[in-house]
Amino acid sequence: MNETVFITGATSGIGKATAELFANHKFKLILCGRRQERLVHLKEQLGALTTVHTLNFDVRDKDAVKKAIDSLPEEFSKISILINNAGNAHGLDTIQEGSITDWDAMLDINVKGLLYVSKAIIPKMITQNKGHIINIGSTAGKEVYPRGNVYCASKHAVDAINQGMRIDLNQHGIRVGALNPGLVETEFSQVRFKGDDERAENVYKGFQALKPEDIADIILFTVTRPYHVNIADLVVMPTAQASSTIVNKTL
Ligand code: NDP
Ligand code: 8X3
Repeated sequence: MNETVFITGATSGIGKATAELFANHKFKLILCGRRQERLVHLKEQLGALTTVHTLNFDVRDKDAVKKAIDSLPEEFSKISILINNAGNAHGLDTIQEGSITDWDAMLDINVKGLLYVSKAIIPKMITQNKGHIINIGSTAGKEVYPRGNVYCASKHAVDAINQGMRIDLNQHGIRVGALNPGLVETEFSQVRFKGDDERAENVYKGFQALKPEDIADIILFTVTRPYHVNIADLVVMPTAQASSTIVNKTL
């Protein structure tokens, strides 16, 4: 397998598990994130299995996004698969109590950052008349839950962008699909609760949450379907979860 995969948010959680699985399957990897020390470690770890290039940028910075992608060496310039994964929730507050800084972070990262990265990579796919974009949405993009307001809005935007990309890129033969997970145990809740580890751990207590490796498996399945098969929109939850607010914590 020598296809090149571009993964945003590869330094943790779903992105990291996907990078590890794809390295085992010998995809060439372009791994992105802000935490440079983690990127260095990933390159050392996965470089033993496949060819790895790392890019350090904040998806909110449109100039940095373009500069980083323009800087790719020739051997990494033909990107076949883009996994738009970078993102987080910031805070869990009512709309009347929410912080504007948190709102800006979620909309700038989850929505605008995804757009900046896609804008830089889509022309490369159009030139090849081929490509696969996987947008990591969320169950929060399918329903709204109490105090989820702006995070849910950001993921509803990802849902709309996923559909819009699929429509506009149809003429170029590019596959576009979204994967919308429910509760996955990653650093997600540590970020949401700003380092309050106890509160973060409580989110996943009393039931079997999804593991980032579960999502990586599905991403691998999605990209390895025959090219005429496009998994356009997929929702995956832990068995213990029925909706954003219904989780069977006795399991
Ligand atoms: P993690 O916090 O473990 O990982 C988030 C990743 O996004 C990190 O690699 C982080 O890298 C990167 N990232 C965050 N902000 C930025 C930024 N400004 N610029 C560049 N990279 C950034 O969380 P998950 O793995 O859970 O989250 C991955 C995706 O999955 C997100 O889009 C999230 O919304 C979605 N999701 C998560 C679910 C869950 O329950 N965990 C459920 C449904 C969807 P770094 O800090 O190094 O920049
Ligand atoms: C992450 C899942 O339910 O915390 O997108 O919003 S949830």
